[in-house]
Amino acid sequence: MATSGLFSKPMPAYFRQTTKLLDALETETSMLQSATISECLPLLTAVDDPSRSPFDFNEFGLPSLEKEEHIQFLQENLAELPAPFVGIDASRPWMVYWALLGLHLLGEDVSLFRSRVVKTFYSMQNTTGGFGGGFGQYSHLAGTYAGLLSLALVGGEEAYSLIDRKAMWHWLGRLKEKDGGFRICEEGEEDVRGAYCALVALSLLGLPLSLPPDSPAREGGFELFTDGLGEYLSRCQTYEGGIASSPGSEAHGAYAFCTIACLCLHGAPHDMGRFLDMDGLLSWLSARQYAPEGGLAGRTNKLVDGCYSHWVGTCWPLVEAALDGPRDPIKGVGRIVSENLYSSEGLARYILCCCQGPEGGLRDKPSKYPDSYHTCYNLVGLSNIEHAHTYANAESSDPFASAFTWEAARAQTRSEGDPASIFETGAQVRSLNPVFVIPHDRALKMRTWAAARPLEP
Ligand code: FPP
Ligand code: ZN
Ligand code: K
Repeated sequence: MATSGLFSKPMPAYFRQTTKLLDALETETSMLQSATISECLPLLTAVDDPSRSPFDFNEFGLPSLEKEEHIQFLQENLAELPAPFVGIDASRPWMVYWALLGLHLLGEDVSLFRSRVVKTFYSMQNTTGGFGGGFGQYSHLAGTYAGLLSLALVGGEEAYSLIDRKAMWHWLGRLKEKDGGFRICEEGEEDVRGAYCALVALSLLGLPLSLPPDSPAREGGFELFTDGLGEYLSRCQTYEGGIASSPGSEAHGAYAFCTIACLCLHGAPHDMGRFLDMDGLLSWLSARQYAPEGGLAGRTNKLVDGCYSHWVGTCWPLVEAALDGPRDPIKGVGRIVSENLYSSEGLARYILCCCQGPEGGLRDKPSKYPDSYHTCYNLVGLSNIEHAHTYANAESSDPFASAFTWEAARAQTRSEGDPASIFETGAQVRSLNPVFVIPHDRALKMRTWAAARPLEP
């Protein structure tokens, strides 16, 4: 452990210098990796020369989270029309969701946006079920997911009753396929995003688990939305141990999250091992974190990026809880959870040192500009680090029940000198339900509202 000149607390050497083991072969990949280390190291070690950083540092050499600036950045983003967005299927539902979730995590009351959000989504819903990316666009499960989560975030009768649940059920039935998976839209591709988003919709909206009569999956002998699903997801795990969008593709963090969260809806988290090789998954997930950057990458030989603080980072509480099993019903939430299986200190350093833009908003890496997508998912990463997540055994035949039992406690502060103690002066980001990626109570409230209004299949 090297000690910074200005601060008394130790900062591990592996966050301060480039690894000594470097392959002599130079490729485009290795050069991009070196360039990324070069842009991160000065910020990671800025405690040595605070003039390199616009932020104040705590005694562990961590910059503070610039909450006011990030709140302002997200509020401006919510006011503007969406800019063209690279890298993800961008659309208005997502822009709304990222801004609302980010604001909530930072302590804002997003229910104030209820009327605006309801108005926005009113025009995006199709009478044939689901939400499109905007008025007149075909329904898409990704936009529907972001839309439902936004409505859950603002909450209230006005938001819930906007959703045509019966039409949603029929539409989801048309997306379920004979091999157990889901298409992302009618005649669109089938992948694990579809499966995760579909189960989020079914569970939050309390829709019947039986497939509508016109579902193509009935021809495959399936009767329930969950039939054949675990087996389909299992086929998406690759030789690397990670999980791909669909069978035969490359493992990627975003699809790993969709699959693992989907399995936490499909059944109890500790049953994940029925469908995934957990040893392979752990080894692949661990390899997504780099030093000295401390951040997470989405796939083998690619670069760290702040958004994987969620896509890869939120796999960790789900997998850790799956390995721990349900909360002890007697000892309750206070139970000692297993140690983090990744370096939460490294991730915190990457997010706080490298991903905060000097004028608000968080980013992919120092050479990129902040946007609401990276702001939201970096904050989710901090939230995961600051909380310990547990779930309970749900005494119910309802396969989704356990997803609503998750609870978060503040991560325990351990002995002095322990990496966890760097959060003594923590960022104080709010907690989330790691399966739905919205607050626990907002998921439960939508579900409870729906359960009081059962739909007949
Ligand atoms: C690669 O981008 C990104 C992907 C292959 C996955 C994109 C999918 C999502 C972000 C998740 C969608 C989830 C839901 C719930 C709809 P890249 O090649 O630019 O990035 P990389 O170099 O980091 O792999
Ligand atoms: Zn990114
Ligand atoms: K944790």
